[in-house]
Amino acid sequence: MSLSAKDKATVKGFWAKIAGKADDIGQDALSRMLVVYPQTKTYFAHWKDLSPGSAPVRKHGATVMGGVAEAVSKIDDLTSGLLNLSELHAFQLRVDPANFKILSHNILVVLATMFPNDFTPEVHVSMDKFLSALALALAEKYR
Ligand code: HNI
Repeated sequence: MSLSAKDKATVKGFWAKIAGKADDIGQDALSRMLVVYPQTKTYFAHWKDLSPGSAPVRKHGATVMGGVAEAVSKIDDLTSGLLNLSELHAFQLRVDPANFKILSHNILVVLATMFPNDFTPEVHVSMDKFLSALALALAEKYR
């Protein structure tokens, strides 16, 4: 599966609309991930507070969305564009790549709730494909 020119244009267009809310999207997606899929909490055991909307969750939500923004800007070559981030998650953080899909799902849920009018089926499918490609690129360095 690869992103068509239309998918890329749809993702860029939607991102341009929502980028100003990236921090809110990130903190809500991360909050939901930690509540709904509590197995993901193991990676953040060093944080003081993992509850929804806590300071570390808000901070890291913004960080993750910074990574998503970078991916939008490198949408034509995600694999090489995200090599450093992949290396970090594979070798230092040792995050099971199955979790990338879990976070992607939570990002989609938040996009649907925050932007019910703009998140059309057409945007949904292109964002889903984009986040899948992003997860694959992040998993590149694992083996
Ligand atoms: Ni992830 C750090 C981006 C998914 C666990 N992560 C980062 C950083 C970015 C980032 C950017 C900061 C890098 C740096 O310090 O240079 N992470 C992303 C993106 C996704 C993602 C774009 C997928 C959309 N990360 C995940 C998932 C988990 C995860 C699914 C675990 C469930 N990431 C981490 C952890 C850190 C991290 C842990 C270090 C955070 C800390 O506070 O120590």
